Amino acid sequence: MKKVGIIMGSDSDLPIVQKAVDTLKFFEVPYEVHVFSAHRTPAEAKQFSESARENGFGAIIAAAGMAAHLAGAIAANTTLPVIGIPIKSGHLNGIDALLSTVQMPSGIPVATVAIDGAVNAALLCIEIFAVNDQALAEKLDAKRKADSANVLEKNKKIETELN
Ligand code: RP5
Repeated sequence: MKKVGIIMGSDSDLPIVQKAVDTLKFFEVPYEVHVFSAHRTPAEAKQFSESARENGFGAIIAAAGMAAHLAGAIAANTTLPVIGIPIKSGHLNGIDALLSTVQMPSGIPVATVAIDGAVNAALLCIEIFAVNDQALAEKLDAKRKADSANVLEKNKKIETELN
């Protein structure tokens, strides 16, 4: 199976990025995690993205806060799917990172998830891989069913307590 590359702009992003790592681990999808910054280590970010396809990656998650150019800078140097996670940090609470990540020019796509939406970033990568992997698609179905059952259980508890 291809790997997911998980890139974050700073190690301070790890508490959120960890949720993407945990999700990929749960689905037994291989990954590599790196700290590369579009601004502080642009050469390393470029080198990683230019060689990602030949290095066995099938998708890249890029997480960054504030003036978050990381996902776009990575997408500029690869045609692998890039999923951007805007990280909540600084005075603007992630709105800055959301707009910086989502507003890509035509031709260089970044699939942007919610602010701090690390679980969905990982799930999107898994869904992309599952297009050609029936076993992985079945695991996704099973997880959806388990999540639904969990919500129905909570509903039952609330209805019993409050009605
Ligand atoms: C961004 O700036 C990083 O992705 C991080 O979210 C934010 C703050 O970085 P640190 O100053 O904590 O390293 O580039």
